Amino acid sequence: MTNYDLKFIAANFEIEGNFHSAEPFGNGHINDTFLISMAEKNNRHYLLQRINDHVFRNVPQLMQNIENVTRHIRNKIRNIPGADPERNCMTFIPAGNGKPFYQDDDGNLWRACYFIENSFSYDSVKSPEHARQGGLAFGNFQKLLADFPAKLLHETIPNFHNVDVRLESFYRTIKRDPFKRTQAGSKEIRFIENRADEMHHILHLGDKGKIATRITHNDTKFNNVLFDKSGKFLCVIDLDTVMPGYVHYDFGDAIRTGCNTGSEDDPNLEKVELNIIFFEAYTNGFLHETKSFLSTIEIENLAFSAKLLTYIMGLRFLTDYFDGDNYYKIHHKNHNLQRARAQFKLLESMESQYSRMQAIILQQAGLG
Ligand code: ADP
Ligand code: GN1
Ligand code: MG
Repeated sequence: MTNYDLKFIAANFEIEGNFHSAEPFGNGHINDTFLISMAEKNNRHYLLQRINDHVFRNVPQLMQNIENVTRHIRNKIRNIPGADPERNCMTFIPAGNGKPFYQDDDGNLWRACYFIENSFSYDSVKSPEHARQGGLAFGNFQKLLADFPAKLLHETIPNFHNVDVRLESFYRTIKRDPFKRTQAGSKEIRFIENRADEMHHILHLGDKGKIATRITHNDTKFNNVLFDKSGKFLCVIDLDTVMPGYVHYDFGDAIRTGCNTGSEDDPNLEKVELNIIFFEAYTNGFLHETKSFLSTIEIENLAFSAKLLTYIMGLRFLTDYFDGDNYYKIHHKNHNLQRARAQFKLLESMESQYSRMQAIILQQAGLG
């Protein structure tokens, strides 16, 4: 259970009705999420989230981003026949102090939003159609934000997907080796080193101005999409990292999480492979929404982005393991090492299926 007085915290938001109960909710690695039920029978549920301010250093700016982004999306959705702004977009509730967040006496920062009723989120993909719906969801998200003014966005985590900066932090950490763990991860260190040069590719294209900076979600983990009970996508959630980025960051992370035959932290590496059928279906959905505005060079590098994001996540898990697990929530001592190993196995599977991945992308984009 929780040590927070969630009834008191909920009372600091403009929530309708009387608090009944609260329970921990979801499988996120970063924030603490609670489902709030109200005493009145027909009242909606809410979510209360304690924002991880170790990860997000400037919560006022973070919430300003989210307010601007959700307003932009909501205004567009209003004009789409059949769309429902309360189900297809997140709605945050102001705190009584007029701000979009509330700080409790212990310094914890909280926000509240509508719980989207009868919605489902999945840690793994269930079918090709499920994968395609995920692709439609994140592709549509990118499309809705294609005209969002980038200058309105604060960078909530600077250099979030900058692989060079991630590598620098990795090398600093292994040099310090504060928990004497690098020996246990020596094979994984070599894995990282052997691919470091190749992974610079997207940054290089960006620096040369060959790919566009867009508004990207940057955390397109499959469980950051909500689906309705018929399996259609409803809403993209977890908007903390919406920032300027490359389309590759969103495509790659969704493939990493949605097209893995095993789990993100699978202890049994034999289970971990790239599911090429799901890859094809996700690509179909994503390009359906985005191919009209992506450039050929962006499209030609989508398959690579799946390798890049899998590499970056493995690198981040491994760095956190060496650093004593102070970023991700872990459930046992070697959890971050186990996560890194599963990511590296997935990356090897992508490497062995790479030409097929590339052919699928080109064919689905009509370039093959
Ligand atoms: P984290 O940053 O920790 O991943 P999320 O914002 O993704 O936190 O929330 C955690 C989980 O809570 C999600 O994976 C999803 O299952 C659920 N969730 C989040 N927002 C909503 C919402 N508005 N309606 C219904 N479920 C939600
Ligand atoms: C975190 O918050 P969540 O669980 O959706 C992380 C992502 C990683 C992911 C790995 C802000 O995402 O970057 O890909 O864990 N979010 C942040 O599971 O670091
Ligand atoms: Mg999440």
